[in-house]
Amino acid sequence: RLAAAMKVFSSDACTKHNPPHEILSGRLVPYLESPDRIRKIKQYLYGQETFEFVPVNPDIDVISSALRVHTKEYLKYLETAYEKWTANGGDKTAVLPEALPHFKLCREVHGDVEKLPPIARAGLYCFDLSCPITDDTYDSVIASAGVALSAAEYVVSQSANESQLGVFALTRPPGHHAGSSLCGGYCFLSNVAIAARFIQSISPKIDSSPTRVAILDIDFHHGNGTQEIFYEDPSVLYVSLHADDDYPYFTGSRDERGNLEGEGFNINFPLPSGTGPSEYLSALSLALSEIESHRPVYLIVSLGVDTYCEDPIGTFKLSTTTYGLIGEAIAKVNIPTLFVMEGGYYLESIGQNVGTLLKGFEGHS
Ligand code: OKS
Ligand code: ZN
Repeated sequence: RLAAAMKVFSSDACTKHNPPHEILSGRLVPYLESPDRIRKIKQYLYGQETFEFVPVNPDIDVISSALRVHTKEYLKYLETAYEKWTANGGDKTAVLPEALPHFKLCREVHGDVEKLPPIARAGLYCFDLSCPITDDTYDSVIASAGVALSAAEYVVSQSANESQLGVFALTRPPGHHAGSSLCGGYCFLSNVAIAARFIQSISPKIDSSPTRVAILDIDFHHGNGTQEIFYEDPSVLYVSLHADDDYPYFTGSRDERGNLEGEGFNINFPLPSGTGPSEYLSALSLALSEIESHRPVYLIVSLGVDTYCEDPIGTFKLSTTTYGLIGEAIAKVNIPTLFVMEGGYYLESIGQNVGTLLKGFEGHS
């Protein structure tokens, strides 16, 4: 393969969102999903000749693209929540709900949700308390989706030139826990789903059916949001490798296989806590054969490195070397690939782990 530089799309606005704290295992701790995560990744990639940083395409309409995946009501909520919250006497730090409409509390939410006080309304759109909305959150969330969209556009234009380079979207906040009208697990908008729908909207169609896309989710956690969004859609295959006994706890089992037309197009590989390199690579190879059978035109990788042995919240035992092998294995599928950043919290190695995977994909490792 030619040693051309891999394009890395990023935006400074992705570092703005910076909530002070969260509750982890019952303890109030500094917010783990910090802006330093992408600063560290950038720092590492800058030092390598094999990456070229590219700004977002300002002409892409992020809102219209997000509306292919998320409800209008939810997007408006994200845009206006902080302002309404502070105007109503809420703490200037961030919007955070006190009660969530749990299915044992109420079967449905009655009446006009716009009339609910901001503190009640916040509960409608969260499944946990990991998504505080600060004054800066909306800008970062839109910038993050913009990064994924710009990178997606590049993948499609590049694939017309028959080159096989991968592209990396350095997104933050991450996206794979975000549903069509739900935030949680540090995720607000589904960057990967927005990119997938955008790819389908701009890529040349072979017949009238939508372009086949596969999403491979290698973050330590199950991408419940991505799963929800494509659960009934056979055109987008979702395949996830994740811990079977960890966050978000209530999704990600093997028997979640999709619904209606989408049945069989959602494939979960739950793995035990303590999973090491060889077990992980075996599962990955099964996941990749499922992807090959789908014959996707594009592959999107939800790239999390919280599978690393030192990760503060992950329990897998992958090494930096493993990431190079993961990248190589993904490259063998041999289709245009968009990598989109998800989790990973061990700051000392986050850059090297991401960089090693991408270099493994490019064959430079
Ligand atoms: C509790 C947060 C629990 C962990 C969220 C997991 C985020 C992640 N406040 N998803 O891929 O890395
Ligand atoms: Zn994760």
